[in-house]
Amino acid sequence: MNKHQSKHNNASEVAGTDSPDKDNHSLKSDQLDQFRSDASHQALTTNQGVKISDNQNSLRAGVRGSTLLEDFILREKITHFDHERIPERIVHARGVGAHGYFQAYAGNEKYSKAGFLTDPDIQTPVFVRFSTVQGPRGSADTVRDIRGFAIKFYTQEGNFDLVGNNAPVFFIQDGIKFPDFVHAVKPEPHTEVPTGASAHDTFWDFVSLVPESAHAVMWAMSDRAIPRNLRSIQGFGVHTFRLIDAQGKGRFVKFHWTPKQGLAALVWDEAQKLAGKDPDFHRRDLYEAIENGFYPEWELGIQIVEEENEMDFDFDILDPTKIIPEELVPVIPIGKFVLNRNVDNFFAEIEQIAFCPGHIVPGIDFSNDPLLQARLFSYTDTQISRLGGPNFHQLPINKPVCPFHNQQRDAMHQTTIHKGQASYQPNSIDNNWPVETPPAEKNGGFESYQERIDGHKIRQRSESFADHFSQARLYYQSLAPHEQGHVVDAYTFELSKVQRQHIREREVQEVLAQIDLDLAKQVGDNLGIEIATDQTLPKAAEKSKKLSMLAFIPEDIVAKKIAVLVHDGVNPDNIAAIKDWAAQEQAVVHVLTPLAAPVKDAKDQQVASDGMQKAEPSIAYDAVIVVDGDNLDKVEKDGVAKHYILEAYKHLKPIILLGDKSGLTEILDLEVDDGVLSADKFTAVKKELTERIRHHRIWSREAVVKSIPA
Ligand code: HDE
Repeated sequence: MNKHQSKHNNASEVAGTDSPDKDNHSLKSDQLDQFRSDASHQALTTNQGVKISDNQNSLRAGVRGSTLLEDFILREKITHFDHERIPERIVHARGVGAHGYFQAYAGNEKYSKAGFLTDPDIQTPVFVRFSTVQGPRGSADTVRDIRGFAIKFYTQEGNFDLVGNNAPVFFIQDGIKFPDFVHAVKPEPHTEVPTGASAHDTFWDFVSLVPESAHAVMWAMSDRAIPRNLRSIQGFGVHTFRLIDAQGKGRFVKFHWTPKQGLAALVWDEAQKLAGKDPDFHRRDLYEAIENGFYPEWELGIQIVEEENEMDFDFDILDPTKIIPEELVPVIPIGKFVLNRNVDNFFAEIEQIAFCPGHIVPGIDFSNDPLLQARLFSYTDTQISRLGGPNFHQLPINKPVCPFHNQQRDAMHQTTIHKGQASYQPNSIDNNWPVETPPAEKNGGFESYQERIDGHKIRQRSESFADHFSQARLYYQSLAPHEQGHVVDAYTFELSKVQRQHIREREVQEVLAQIDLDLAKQVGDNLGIEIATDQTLPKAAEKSKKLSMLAFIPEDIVAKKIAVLVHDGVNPDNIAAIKDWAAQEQAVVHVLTPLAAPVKDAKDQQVASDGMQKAEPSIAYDAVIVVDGDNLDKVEKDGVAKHYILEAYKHLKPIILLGDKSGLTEILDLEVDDGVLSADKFTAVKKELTERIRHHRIWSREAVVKSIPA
């Protein structure tokens, strides 16, 4: 059994099914198998299959002579190497992905006729790619940015791509503004600075002049834009789409992905430090979680709006800068997906995958959202230059799992040897094959939804897209107080990096003041910008309950990481108790030692090191435990360990000080709070620790950490 087969079996165990669909689920994997190249026990050859006898020396005219042009082995190798890089994505260049499967819940026929949404017995193979938007391929994972959340479903009726983000709204309403927006957020043209960040003049110049961006900018300034890991983000289709049922009836729909892992964010200081200490933090986390069998899972939810209710809202459902609050239209769960297999090769799978919002299947259709409409053109166009021609659908990662045949021929990188002589239709030479399939209730050909159109050909934004601030206000006012504080901090930080005073002022006085006067005043005070006192307060928004991240606390602490600090003389019983607890909770414990060498415990036995405290910083963990032993003096003299604890305290993490280590509260001048727990035996605090980790941070501590003396 190869590695991949064994993982599939695990996957169905995790999914709790011993399903007949296993075959279906492994379809994509089997399909990829024919492209996998395994060189073990194989001879080294050229690309023409000629066995190579010397891969260490080029062909020379004498041992100290010049290299000969004749050396076809050298030339082939270097030529190939010279062309190893392809253009990176113009946006979303930095990304990572994994394989998995989607499974629908029962009862969705009332919304859509799509097979993968309606047959709960099918496990549809999927590939997900998460990304940041601004930075290049080599940029850091933890920058402040919206995350791309793109998923390809390899369905039996063709590929369906849901190319979304982890924020439910976008910065612009019309695709014609996309190049302007991207030019503004990308590094400044004269310096190519900053990498992976929006904290610079051109971004704030643009967004302060384009008020339709206000809502999405608010999301980007919130904790959503600095996720703790990619397993703990929501995903949104952003645009309103359509679902079509078997009778041909269309309904508007918004797609939501909700992680079983709950939502969790970094704190800003942590995000910045991680960008330097571990720029690969998110991709490593995803890879390790999947390798360790902690398969991340998301539930697919839909909000349905009947056609006759399209105009019932005080915003336009075609406007991609708006959400439909869940209080108005509930989110109905219709399925889930699980990521259970890492890629074999980053380039062939993550880099070469080509998404396009235009890849849809019968049962799903577009809406007239003008941003979505422009996207339908852009993605295929971009793949042609990025992947070198129009045959990118033939790459293993992009190939549908169902049969596909048509009269398209030739072009760069054609890998299919088409049989038959009639590459046109109609034809009598090949009996007119392949033929069209008429639309039908099930398994029919694709038919566009027959929407009635009656209007002028016109360049004009609909009046119904005009309110740019109400939902930005709704978002801000729905956040918990600590989340609002982070939004104030983020605007302050970003605008403090803007060199031009008039841009700072415009954002605070003309944008923020229209969203929430209190927010504008706080940011204004931090930047020394006055807000006109005669300004009327924008009206308060109703709160929406699913906007705060506190609405998504996970049920368990599976895959959370705990640093356990030990020194010579440490108490082995507590280490054993910590490991038992972690195994039960499926949490990850790392015993961190002062050096990478093992330490000796109180019984003179070796304690193995999972890493050195200096190299595995507290910012990579969710909690810290300092184990007892008659050795407080050792920790007191250990600057690295002391900094470790202080940093975890600063980042609002639970800290457990066992036995003599409770003395550290005094040594480090820590204010004891709900998250600083002491006990002689670890078992006495383990329940509380689980709860603290589940809630992720000790928010009440933030006031102490942030306090600045008057
Ligand atoms: Fe994209 N976008 N986009 N975008 N986008 C790309 O396609 C574009 C938009 C999103 O992991 C590109 O293959 C235009 C909204 C994701 O490979 C490009 C417009 C949303 C990804 C492109 C938008 C997204 C992309 C770059 C305005 C959220 C990464 C490479 C009309 C709903 C997919 C590529 C991956 C990638 C164009 C707006 C999400 C250039 C013109 C809105 C997640 O074609």
